Amino acid sequence: MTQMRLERLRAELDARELDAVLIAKPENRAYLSGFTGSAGLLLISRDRAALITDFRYIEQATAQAPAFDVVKMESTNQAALARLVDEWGVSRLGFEGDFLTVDDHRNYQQAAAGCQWTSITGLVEGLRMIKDETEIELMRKAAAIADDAFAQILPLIKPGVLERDLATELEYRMKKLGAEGVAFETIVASGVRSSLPHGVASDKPLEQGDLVTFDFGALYQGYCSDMTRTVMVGEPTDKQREIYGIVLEAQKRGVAACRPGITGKELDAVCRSYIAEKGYGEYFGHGTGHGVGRFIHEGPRVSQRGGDVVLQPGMVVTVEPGIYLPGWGGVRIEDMLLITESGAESFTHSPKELLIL
Ligand SMILES: [Mn+2]
Repeated sequence: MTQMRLERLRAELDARELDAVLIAKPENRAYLSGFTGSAGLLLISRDRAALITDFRYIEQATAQAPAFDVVKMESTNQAALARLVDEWGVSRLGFEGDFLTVDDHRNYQQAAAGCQWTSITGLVEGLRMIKDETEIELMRKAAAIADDAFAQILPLIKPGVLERDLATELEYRMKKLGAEGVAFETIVASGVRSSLPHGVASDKPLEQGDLVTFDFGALYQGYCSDMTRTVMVGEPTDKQREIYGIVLEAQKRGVAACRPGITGKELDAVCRSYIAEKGYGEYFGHGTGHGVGRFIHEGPRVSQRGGDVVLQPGMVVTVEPGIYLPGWGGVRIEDMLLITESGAESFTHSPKELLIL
C-alpha cells in the first residue's frame, strides 16, 4: 500500500530535482508510512526511507511502517536527521514550508547545514487528492457508518428533544458502529438556528415546525466522512417546501455534474446558478463543496475561489449547496462522492426527499 504512494512521491523528487524530502506533518507521515503515532519524522530519498521516532513508538513504527527503516531518535531529532542526511549524501532537501515552525526550520537547517532546503508545500497534499483503493474502501465505510447512525436516530427526532442530545446520540451510535471518533464537531441546527451554516448543537429543544439540519461525519481508521441532511419536525409550510425543493434540485444537479474533467469552479457554478435563478443566490454564501480524506476539508476545492483543479478519478468531494435566510432558517443537503472514470459514485445513501417527522 505505501509502496505505491512512495513511488508517486519519488516521481516528484525527480521532477523537482530533490535528493530527499523531510515529512513532519502527521497526516502526511501517516499517509506515506502507515505510522499513526504522534511523533516522528520521515526522510525519503529515491532509494531509502527512514522513520525517526522516539523510544515510545519504536515497536509500533516497526509494525506499521514496514517500508521504512525505523531510526531511534538520538539526543534530538535534528541529530538523527543530520546523521542520515550525511550518510545518504543528501544535498537538496525538501521540507513542508507550510508546517515547520520558523524555529524548527532553523534548528534542522543548522543540524544539516550542508543541505539546500527547499519548500515542498502542497506536494504530498497533491498526491493525497487522488485516493487509492485502500483509502476508498475506508471512506466508503466511514460514510456507511454515518448513514447507519442517522437512520438509527430518526425515531428520536421530535419536539422537545435538545439539539445537543441528538448530536450526542449520533456520535455514540457512530462509535458503536466502528468509528474511532467524529470527523468534526457535529452540527445540529433547528428552527431559526438552521440559518447558521455551522450551527454546532446547542441546548435548544426542537419545536413543531422546525427545519433541522444535521451535518456530521465519522472518522474511520484515519479517514473522514461528511454528510448533511435537513429534516422537518411536523408539517412544512409552503415556504419551507419551496426552499427545500430548490436546494434539493441544486444538489441533484451538482451530483449529476460530478465527473472527470470538470473543475471545482464549474461544479460550484452548476449549483450556484440554479439557486440564483430561483432568486436565492445571495443566501448561498459558501462554496458548493470540498475534498475529503484524512482531513474533513482538503483539496480539491469545489468553489468559485480556488476551484481550479480539474476533477479526476479517485478524488472524493462533497456537494453541499444550501440556502440560509436569517431569522427564518435554512436548508443544506450534502453527499460525499468519489469521482470515477465515467462519473461519480455517491458514498452517502441516506434518502434526500424531505423527511417529515
Ligand atoms: Mn462538508
